[in-house]
Amino acid sequence: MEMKSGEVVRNAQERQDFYGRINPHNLAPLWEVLKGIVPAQPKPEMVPYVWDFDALKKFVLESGGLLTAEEAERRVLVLENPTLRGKSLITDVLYGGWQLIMPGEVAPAHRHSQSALRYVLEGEGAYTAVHGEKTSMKPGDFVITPAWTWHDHGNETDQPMIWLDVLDVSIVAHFRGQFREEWTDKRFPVSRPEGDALTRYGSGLMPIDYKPAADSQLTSPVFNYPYERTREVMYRLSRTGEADPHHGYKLRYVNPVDGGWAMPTIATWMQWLPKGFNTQSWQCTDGLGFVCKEGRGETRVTMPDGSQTVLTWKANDTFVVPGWARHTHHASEETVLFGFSDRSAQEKLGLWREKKH
Ligand code: GTQ
Repeated sequence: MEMKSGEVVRNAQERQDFYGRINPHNLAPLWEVLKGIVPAQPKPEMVPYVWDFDALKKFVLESGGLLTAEEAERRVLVLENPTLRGKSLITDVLYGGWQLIMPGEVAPAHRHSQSALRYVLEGEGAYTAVHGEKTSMKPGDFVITPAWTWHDHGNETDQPMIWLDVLDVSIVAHFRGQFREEWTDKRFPVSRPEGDALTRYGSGLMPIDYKPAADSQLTSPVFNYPYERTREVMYRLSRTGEADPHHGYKLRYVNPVDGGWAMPTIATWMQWLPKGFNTQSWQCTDGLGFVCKEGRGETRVTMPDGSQTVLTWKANDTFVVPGWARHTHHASEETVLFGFSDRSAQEKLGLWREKKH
């Protein structure tokens, strides 16, 4: 059969017949899906949403009577984005959950190839131990569990402790790089004094011959960034510096080894908004998560399809904004927001973009 370009145009039925004949051979026509798989701009599946801590905390505490932390391994209520139910995702990319440790409990030592962060909401003095160093946690602390490091959590206080977990579960799953191991004991042996990492790496100083281990150089050696310190910096900045119109006062948590993000896959930052401050509209390709540490306010979100949502939040609420959604924050009181996203991973792949309005 002779074929000349532009001459042969089959009707719809003939095309369907063709698709039917190639289908058994695991072949499919790109032109039917091209605009879907290579869209002109991001199409988030997640929606903007707020989890109200005061209203929902009772369920977290109730889970404490349902099973032990040891039985659960990790006793967590997963924050599921309403359009991503059953997928264990708080944003299109990241996992989020509220973890509870009751007095006297230990969440047994394990390690996994997923990286985790803890952002402490309530309780004081429970600990997490990471690869032989314990850190006692307070509200507002940002704590890192680097990939493949042994970790257990324990609570030797008389108060329950609740924190937000954020993990890169779906990123690791995407690459089919998941591994997990349980340690033989409930606790992994402690080998360094508490505060060791912060002393060595977290004060603008470094041991003179410091070289990160080959398998841990992507994650900050500082694994607890205490809120006490962060707040002091934010407060001083807010009294002396100029607020950025899109960000207010926003500082990112850094890895002191290379000045990059503290974690390889999850970006984290802290943002201070003066009372009455309105940020200007901003878009970025990473889906955003926030915990309101102090204050109250609202976030106005305009999705790529033009639909609008207003999120109202106050202290300890967790809320999310889809990637590429235009959004503004309004602080009705002096406000501090902890933020997290997959920007750290996107930048490494050359994907991250922003648009300021
Ligand atoms: O604390 O190690 O929320 O392994 C999910 C998986 C917490 C943890 C989670 C985990 C952990």
